[in-house]
Amino acid sequence: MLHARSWIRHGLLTGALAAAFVATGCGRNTTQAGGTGDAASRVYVPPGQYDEFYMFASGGYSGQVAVYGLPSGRLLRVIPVFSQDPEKAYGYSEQSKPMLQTSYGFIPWDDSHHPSLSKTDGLNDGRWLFINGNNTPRVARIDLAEMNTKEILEIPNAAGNHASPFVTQGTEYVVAATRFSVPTPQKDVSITTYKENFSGQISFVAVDPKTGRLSLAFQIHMPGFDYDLARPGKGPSHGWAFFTSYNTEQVATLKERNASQNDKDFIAAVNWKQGEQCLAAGKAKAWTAKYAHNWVDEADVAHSEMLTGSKVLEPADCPGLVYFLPTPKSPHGVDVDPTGEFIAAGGKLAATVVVHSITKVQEAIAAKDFEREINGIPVLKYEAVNFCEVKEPGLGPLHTEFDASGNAYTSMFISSEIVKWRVKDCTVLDRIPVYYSIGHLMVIGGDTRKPDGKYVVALNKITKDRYLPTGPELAQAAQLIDITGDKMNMLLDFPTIGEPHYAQAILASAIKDKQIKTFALAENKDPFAVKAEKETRVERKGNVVHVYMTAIRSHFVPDNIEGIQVGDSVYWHVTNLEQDWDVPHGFAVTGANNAELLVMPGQTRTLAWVPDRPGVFPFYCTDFCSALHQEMQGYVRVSPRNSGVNVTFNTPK
Ligand code: K7E
Ligand code: CUA
Repeated sequence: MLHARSWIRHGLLTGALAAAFVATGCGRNTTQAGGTGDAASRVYVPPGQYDEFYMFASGGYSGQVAVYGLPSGRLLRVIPVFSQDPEKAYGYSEQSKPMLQTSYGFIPWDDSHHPSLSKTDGLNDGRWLFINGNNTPRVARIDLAEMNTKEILEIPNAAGNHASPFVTQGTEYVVAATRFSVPTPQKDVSITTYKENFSGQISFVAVDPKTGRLSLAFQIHMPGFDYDLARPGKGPSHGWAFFTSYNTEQVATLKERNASQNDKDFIAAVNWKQGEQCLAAGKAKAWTAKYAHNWVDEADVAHSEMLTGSKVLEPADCPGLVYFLPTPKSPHGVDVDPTGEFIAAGGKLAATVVVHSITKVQEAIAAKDFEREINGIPVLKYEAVNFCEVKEPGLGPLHTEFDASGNAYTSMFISSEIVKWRVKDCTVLDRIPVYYSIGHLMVIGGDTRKPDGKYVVALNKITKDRYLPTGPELAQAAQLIDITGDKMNMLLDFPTIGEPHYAQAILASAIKDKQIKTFALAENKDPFAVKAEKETRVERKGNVVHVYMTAIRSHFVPDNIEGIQVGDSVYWHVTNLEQDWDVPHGFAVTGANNAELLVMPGQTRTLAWVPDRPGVFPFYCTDFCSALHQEMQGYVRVSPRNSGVNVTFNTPK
């Protein structure tokens, strides 16, 4: 009842419909299970209206990024990044296959965790979104005007690219640190020699300020710990980046016990401006390295090149580059507050959130207040750098984000809750249960200098009983929580694709008006494009056949092709001649052991097909594009090898 009434109050339900609603008492009681009375109206976006925010969530083991509207939680798009996507032919079309090249060859999958929006002066600027590939270490750049992946850079000398790709205040760099220490560079050694032979690596990937183009600037050779999460500084901590570490015990077996011995592990505080100076002074060593760099050119065609060599700094050769801040106990997330002064770490096994201060860190460095050194890296004294501790906030603190009013929100994995606390005195103010086992959380703009701070989104690992059951595999879930008042209010559950480790969100008004609607046909530079039906043709070169084809509502040209032979490599180059928004055409042919093509207006995509039997096979448009979509179809005749059938095709007279 409550929510029906509030819809009426907000003018969203009127007249007879409202009367019926109230009279029948239809509608769920949203006061149960954490919801508040007016929750429905707070998340309701009427038909035809837009959400206020875009949220970009990682897909975890799906390898992709999903775009949601907030506050509705509606799924708007899946952006393919590290995994092949047959729906969009990403990683299947000839133009996109090079995006998934690596030094290990073509890899159709990865595990993506941390979307990171590009920033100018510590604020989201709406240009790009970066995300990590965890398993085969890579960083990707997505263009937010097109919502497509434009570039992927492999990270050499790394294993498990988890502390990645967090963006510095001005998008000078995205950082990338190795979660699993390995022999670096790789070599064949016994695993029992972990302490002697294994090490970590922190990478700084430079971002070209105009084009966004990624390049590996330098790497830092680190002790053989596991580097988990990262966050660059801002304001007074600009020029620094912070990396949590665990397994300072340096064990390789039964880590769940053996890597949980030390009372304190470390945050590695890296002064990357110092790194730039050491690099300029020639202090980096040249390591051999081989890594792929993949990008989409202005013809919308992907390329892959193999790069070699890496500049590696040893902390001992570059004093002032790295300091260790002792931090209890196997810390997971590290997060920097909007002022840039405070660095909060979730002590995963410590039931405490600790807050370090960059001012105190700098004073301790000036006073050389060190307790010891590890591989030339000074370990600062805990008391010297710590600002305060949030005592017993909950169990399993992982990640923290901030609002604009000096408050922090920390996810508690074990006690399944979000705890709100005040940064200036580490006092707990509020807590709210989440369902269940929260990993990251996200305040809109919560890692910027000026958080929007309207909502916090819980990104949960387990949903159990929250939705209709769907067999053994259940959707993971996000929950939208209102943080505008003193008390947090649960508003909405919504399922997500894959495992949403982390998400970032931006005001829709920052990017919605620059969305590309079509590709300009006149500017289509694809080498296999045809821009008019009269240019369409079929060309045989030995066993290779190129079909230059157009698609427009509602026909392909040509639509009948003969003279193809069993075992030919047939390349279907389909150009969509449309110049209207939201009129893609699809292309599929019987027996293609590939995907469909989905071709945007003005774009050219190519499908490779090797027919394995004689016959006459249909091809058709897969995207319902018009009333005559069913008629958007043709035939290709396949003859036996070395048959005398000539290549013929029809074009409009
Ligand atoms: Cu905490 Cu991969 Cu950021 Cu998941 S990580 S939770
Ligand atoms: Cu084109 Cu359906």
